[in-house]
Amino acid sequence: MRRLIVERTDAFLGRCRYVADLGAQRIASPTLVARRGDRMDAIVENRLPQPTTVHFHGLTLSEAQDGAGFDAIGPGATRALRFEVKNRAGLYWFHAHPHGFTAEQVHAGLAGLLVVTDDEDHALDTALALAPGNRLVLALADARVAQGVLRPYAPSALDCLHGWFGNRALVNGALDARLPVASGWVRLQLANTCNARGLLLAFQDGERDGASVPFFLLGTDGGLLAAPVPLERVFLYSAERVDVAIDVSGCRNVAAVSMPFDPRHQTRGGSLAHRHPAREQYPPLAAAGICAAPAGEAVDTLPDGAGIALFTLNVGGAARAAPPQLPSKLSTLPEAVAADATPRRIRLDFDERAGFLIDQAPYRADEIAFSVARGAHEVWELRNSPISMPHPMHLHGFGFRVLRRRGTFGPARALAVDGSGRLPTDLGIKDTVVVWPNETLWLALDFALPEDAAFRGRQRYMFHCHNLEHEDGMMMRNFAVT
Ligand SMILES: [Cu+2]
Repeated sequence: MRRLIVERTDAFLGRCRYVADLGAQRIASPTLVARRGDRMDAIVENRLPQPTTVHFHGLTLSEAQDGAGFDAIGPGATRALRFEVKNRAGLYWFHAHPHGFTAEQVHAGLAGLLVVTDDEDHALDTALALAPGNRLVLALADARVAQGVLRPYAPSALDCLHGWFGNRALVNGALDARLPVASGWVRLQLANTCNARGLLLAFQDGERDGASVPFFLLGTDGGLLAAPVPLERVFLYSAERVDVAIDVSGCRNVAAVSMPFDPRHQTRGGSLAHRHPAREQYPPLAAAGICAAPAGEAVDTLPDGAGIALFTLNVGGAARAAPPQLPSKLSTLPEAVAADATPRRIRLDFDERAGFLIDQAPYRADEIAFSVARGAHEVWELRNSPISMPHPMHLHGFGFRVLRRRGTFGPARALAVDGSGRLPTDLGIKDTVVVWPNETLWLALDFALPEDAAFRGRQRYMFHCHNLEHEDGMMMRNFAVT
């Protein structure tokens, strides 16, 4: 890829896209594929009327390449993307992250997928005897649709408080996605790219009254687990990824759905409108006149936790012999090293006037909330207040391990895999993890950075909620690795 063009395609509805310029051809809304060790060497060209950044979510990158919110590319400006893909094979993604405009730009379509592969990853496909086309890489988003037309992003104060929820699923940008697959194993790498919606992913057999079709969890944010985990449902919050295998033999169509659940959005009333100085300086992406819904037009939305159809697998071709057994071992995960020192305690709170807070403070772009020594091992204790919302917390630059959960709400606790209260997705390497109201999580972090010249000196990163309305609502902090 020579250039990654960031452009608006529809000034009325405010839709945007990434275009990969490969020299000989251009690919709109690309899914990028790299092998571990490959180099990215491209120019980002911002053709939006707003500042933007390109954040490669989950990758180990230097501050200069991280695309963080404090490092925007102005309208008409360019920036070099130059880094080595150092991470394990897995599904990563890239999205806009300019402070104050993230929710609007991601909702507009500025979210793409990056699949990183390696020999172990290919060996798994061989072991599953995957038919051509049976490995699918999908971004799951939601949008508001009325009379068959996508509505532009125009959050109310209540949307800013709870998050922007649509009424239909978009799968790789398409409504009503029906994906042809062959009988046998299907491997799905799924990213939740919704602004705010949590998904409780399950599969249903369309021919058998929606009977549950079990599946195996193969991997999470940072690649494969040590061993597959048999499941019937899994939580996937904003920015989290799962890699699953599902045997569709004997089925004609399998529906992927988000099951209804109580997401425990609790507030003491009130609403929250975002107030960003930067938003005064640049126009919205959609035509200003239709940003507010016209009088009399109410677009029904499905709140967080409502059941929603995601996509359908249409199983074609002749049924084949029984598919091979899943391998019992998928990968070797590094041991989680829990530091002996006192945990770093981080509180998640909400204040009716100040909004969403990390350690009692809203985001300030010029602030470094805390510093961590390069190479340090730390334990972070993340505690969400009882009257709160689920917050999918994302750490830039570093994968981490979940050690323990306490106070997890019922529907999630029912999925716990061991006495530590960990969920199936907690068994892998994570970069985003949901913290439910009244829940406390303990994470093990390793702040080692690569030796390359690019990582010399102080490196600043972000820690924030990936409910994008909360993120734009200042639920974000900068920290430094020194
Ligand atoms: Cu949040």
